[in-house]
Amino acid sequence: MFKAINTKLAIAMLITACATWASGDHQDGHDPMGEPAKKTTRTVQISMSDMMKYTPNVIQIKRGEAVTLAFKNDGQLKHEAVLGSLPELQKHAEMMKMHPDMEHDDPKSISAKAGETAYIKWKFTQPGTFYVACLVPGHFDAGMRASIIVK
Ligand SMILES: [Cu+2]
Repeated sequence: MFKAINTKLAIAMLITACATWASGDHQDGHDPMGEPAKKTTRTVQISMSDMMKYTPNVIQIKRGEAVTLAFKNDGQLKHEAVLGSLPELQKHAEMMKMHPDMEHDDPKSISAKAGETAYIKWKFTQPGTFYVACLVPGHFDAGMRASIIVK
């Protein structure tokens, strides 16, 4: 009985935390990374592998550039790609351990099964170093992340 209540509470907390995360850090809705893009001028191909790697693992983008990030799953396992800051992604990866089946449905994340390619179209309006990480439980801890350098 006590355990059941705890589980419910944990899930409620998780949903709140994930919703907060998805809407970005800023109360005014301004996203420090930029904004979703409809049209893009460049496509970057990124391979995801069961070695818990993205290739390439450093992506350079010009400030103001709208790019299509094409994530191809070259492994056998399911993989994800979620954009964010490192602390944001770390926090979210911890939450995913509690609720591994949670699906992400927002412009900053995709998931792809073996052989599939999934796309994030994003306009990077702010300079800085951002990250893309796989939040399938265990993958982030195994080092499945790449950096995105905007300047
Ligand atoms: Cu993965």
